[in-house]
Amino acid sequence: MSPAAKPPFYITTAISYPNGAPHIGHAYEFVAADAMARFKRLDGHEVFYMSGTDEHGLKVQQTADKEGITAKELVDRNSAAFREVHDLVGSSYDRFIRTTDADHYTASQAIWKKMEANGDIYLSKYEGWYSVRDEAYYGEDETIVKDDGVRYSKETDTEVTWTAEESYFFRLSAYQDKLLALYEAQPEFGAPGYRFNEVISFVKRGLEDLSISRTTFDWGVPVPGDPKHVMYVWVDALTNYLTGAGYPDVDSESFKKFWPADVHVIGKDISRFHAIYWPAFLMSAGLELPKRVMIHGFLQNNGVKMSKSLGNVVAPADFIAQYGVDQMRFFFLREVPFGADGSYNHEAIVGRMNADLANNFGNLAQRSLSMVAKNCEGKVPVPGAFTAEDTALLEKAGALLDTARAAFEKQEFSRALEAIWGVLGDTNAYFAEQAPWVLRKTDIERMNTVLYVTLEVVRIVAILAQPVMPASSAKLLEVLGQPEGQARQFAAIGTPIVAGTELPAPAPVFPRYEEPADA
Ligand code: ME8
Repeated sequence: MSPAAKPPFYITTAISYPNGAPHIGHAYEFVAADAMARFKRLDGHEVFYMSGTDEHGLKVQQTADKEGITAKELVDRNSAAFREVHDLVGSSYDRFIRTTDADHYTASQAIWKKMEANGDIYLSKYEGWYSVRDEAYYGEDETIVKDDGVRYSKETDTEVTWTAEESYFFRLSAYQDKLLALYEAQPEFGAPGYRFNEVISFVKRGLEDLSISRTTFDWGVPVPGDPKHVMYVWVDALTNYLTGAGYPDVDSESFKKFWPADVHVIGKDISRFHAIYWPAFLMSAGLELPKRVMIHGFLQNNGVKMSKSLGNVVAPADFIAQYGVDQMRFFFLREVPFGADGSYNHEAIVGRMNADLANNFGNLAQRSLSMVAKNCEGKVPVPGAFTAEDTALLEKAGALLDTARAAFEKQEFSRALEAIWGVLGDTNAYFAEQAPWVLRKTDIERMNTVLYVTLEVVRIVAILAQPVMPASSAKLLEVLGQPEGQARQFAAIGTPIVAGTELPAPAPVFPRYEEPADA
């Protein structure tokens, strides 16, 4: 009997700007997308999970100029730093795309030609307040006229002049109604609703055509047929999602399998690009639209925005060195309802580490496994008949897969973890109430049953915790005698732990956080 094959699953993160260093906000996005990718893999889907770096544009060029290196040298160095953060947080990406990859130039030029052939690209003039120093345009509201009568950029304090340059435009205005129809037909195209609604209101206020090429610098993908223009960085950046699937080879196996993408995971500052420009470009090019744009919030350090000037930008490596990688992953996904803004501070992290991980999970596993090691010859005990309490608990644990699936389907990670930890709470209460250490002296068969039920719940929770805490869950499954492979897939949840399974010596998995002695 072979169950119907599950549909392939394509998930992406935003591609990071490598003109700065990766921060904890980047790590957060990678962890969320990775948990989603791992969940789908464990649930039997073929997954393609992509992340990468967004390497073109004026800002990168300017940073490189300042450092006295070429743009390519800068992005080579900094892209590697982003990839290292993926590795550091245990992110299991299938491709790390760089917009300087050769196949991405091909894809970007191909989508451009499609949009052009559809009559949506035209040549006109781009006008605005231009700073020669910054080689950048500013909106009127980003400038100020000072006492000397000269207009300056507020951000950089450089003089700006009204300038017009030749630019290609995308007929975004023609897509207003089509976008509104899309949002109507697919109310989950953007999520969560409160963030998606902001996008919808923006579109309702009216869309103007979009300038999509630049002639004042050349660090970008050349416009096909007019190479003095380079593409506006967002045209090339968004196209990365297509490149990853194999575009422009729309007949390729990978494109047929993975396009349209199932979820683009992005932060709230770039929702308009993903929920307005991107579907408009794809409609123009005659391509299918991604199924969902999941917009997450921003992380703040102790309620304060992270910024270089405040000196509170936390490097992912420092965070992980202090608390541990799975602890970090668990903390962010459990603490912050995905979509909302989140804040982190030392006390909150230590609270979750000690209460949720060390006590509720680690301690329960360690106590039950130690009793089995000592009293059951290190083998999963043979249970006697189940009581109503046993059955109720096993049923609750067995129902977690469906709850977790429903929550992950909407990237509601905290909801899934809350439900799982709820059952762990029940199991701790059960363990205390049944008191197998007392039964050891009075009723061995009942002790065996209680230990069996407890191990079974711990097994189910360890399987379900893998997407969020891959390394710790693997250690736990190891001491539960569950080898890598089938036994750790979600499909194994329905097959109870086998009495008689030999268990290795138990080892604690979730250490308590202890403050350094001199702190
Ligand atoms: O926006 N908390 O790149 P980026 C949580 N290259 N997430 C945050 C955050 C914070 N404090 N700060 C940033 C770009 N992010 C573009 C994307 S996609 C085709 C091009 C998120 O390096 C941000 O919202 O500035 C985005 O999703 C991601 O980190 C990369 O940001």
